[in-house]
Amino acid sequence: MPREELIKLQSERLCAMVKRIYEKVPFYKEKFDELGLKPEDIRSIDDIAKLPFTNKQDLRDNYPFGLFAVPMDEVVRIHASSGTTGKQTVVGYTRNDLALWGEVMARTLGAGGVTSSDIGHISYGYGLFTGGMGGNLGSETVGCATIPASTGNTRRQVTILQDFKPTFILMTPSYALTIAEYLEQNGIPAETLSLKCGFFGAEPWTEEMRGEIQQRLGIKAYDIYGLSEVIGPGVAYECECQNGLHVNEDHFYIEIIDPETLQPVPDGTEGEIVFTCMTKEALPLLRYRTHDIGMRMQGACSCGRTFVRLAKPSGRTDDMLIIRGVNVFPSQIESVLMNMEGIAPFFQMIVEREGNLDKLTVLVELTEEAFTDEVRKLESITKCVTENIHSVLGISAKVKLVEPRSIERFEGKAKRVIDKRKQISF
Ligand code: DLL
Repeated sequence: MPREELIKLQSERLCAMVKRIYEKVPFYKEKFDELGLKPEDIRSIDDIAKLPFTNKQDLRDNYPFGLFAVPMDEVVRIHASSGTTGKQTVVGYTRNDLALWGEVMARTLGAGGVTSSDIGHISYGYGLFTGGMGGNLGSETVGCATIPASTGNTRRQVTILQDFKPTFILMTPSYALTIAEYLEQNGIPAETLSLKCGFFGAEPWTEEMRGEIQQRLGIKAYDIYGLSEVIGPGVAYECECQNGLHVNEDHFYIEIIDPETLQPVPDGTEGEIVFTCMTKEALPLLRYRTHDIGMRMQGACSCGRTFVRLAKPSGRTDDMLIIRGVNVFPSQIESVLMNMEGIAPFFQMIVEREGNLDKLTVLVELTEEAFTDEVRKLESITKCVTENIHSVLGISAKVKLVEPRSIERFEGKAKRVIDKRKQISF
């Protein structure tokens, strides 16, 4: 769709949504009244900045169903976020919302070349988490034979890969590496499987990790982004160019703001991602602050899609560690380690406070081939990792090499940080 037409569609959809929300959701009516704002004040998408923001805390304060814009008898599905950092947030879908979710997920899979002749293996967790059911819905919407494998039991996953011959897979990027490792350990060449591509998301992952997955599984690895509060997976997706994620802008309006001033930042500048749902029925949120850090990319994509591209999300504002005053993201460590010989792609960061000083220890796993009793070799690897981390982070970290397969493997979202200063892990 040409951009001018898209902007017109967004304006129509936003105005209708604002009117409906004002009538149906007391929380938003109150917020509008406080701001002295009437639905008629929103005349086009350019007026979006007049609208109030919505925060995760607003969902928690209205737990479980207080922000729903339809009566419960129109709701046909409930999901919830994992709730590792507080009370879980609950989201709902009407029948039309499920159709919309199926459509945006079908676009995601289609952009990776999936057609109804393909067989889909869904290894995101099924349950309150949106990954499994969302992937399933997309695969069925395309018309694929869909395998609801869910996550875990790696041996069983590999048997399914060998026997049912799925041609595409959906799982977290960290679990994809666990599968690759299992194949290698059991002498199963990736070429003997039928996989062509995979859709990996639910957590940040680097270009280096993409290279590793593509090479070890012999597939194209596409990024897929989403969050429960907006719809689940399928908010933004990669095309064959693998250069930024196209946002489904006809349904979800994206803004990038400065989290301090709350003002929009120009394209090409990083900031906090904010979404407004323009078509959802059960839980349409206005200007939802995701706490994800992202950037709108400039220019058109060579695939021909007109939807704006979101640069690969690098993390969350609340994942950012401040160590001795320096901002550190787990993805920075990931990009260092993925490029190194003898190092397996699994690591853990431990942050402690010694006296008044923050201390970062990085546990780094050796590959089977690099594992040795030779002290000099181990010292040389440690030195090399330490120097590389220092050059990327600008602060020093203590590097501890650990034995192959000693770092915990994750079947869902990986937990790479233990912050003993706050006693939380994520
Ligand atoms: O993780 C939905 C999803 C499932 C997306 C499967 C992709 C694939 P939540 O559990 O609500 O929903 O977590 C949402 O996960 O705000 C981001 O911080 C992070 N996230 C999701 N996808 C990506 C990605 C699902 N591709 C939160 N890159 C979001 C980076 C991601 N972070």
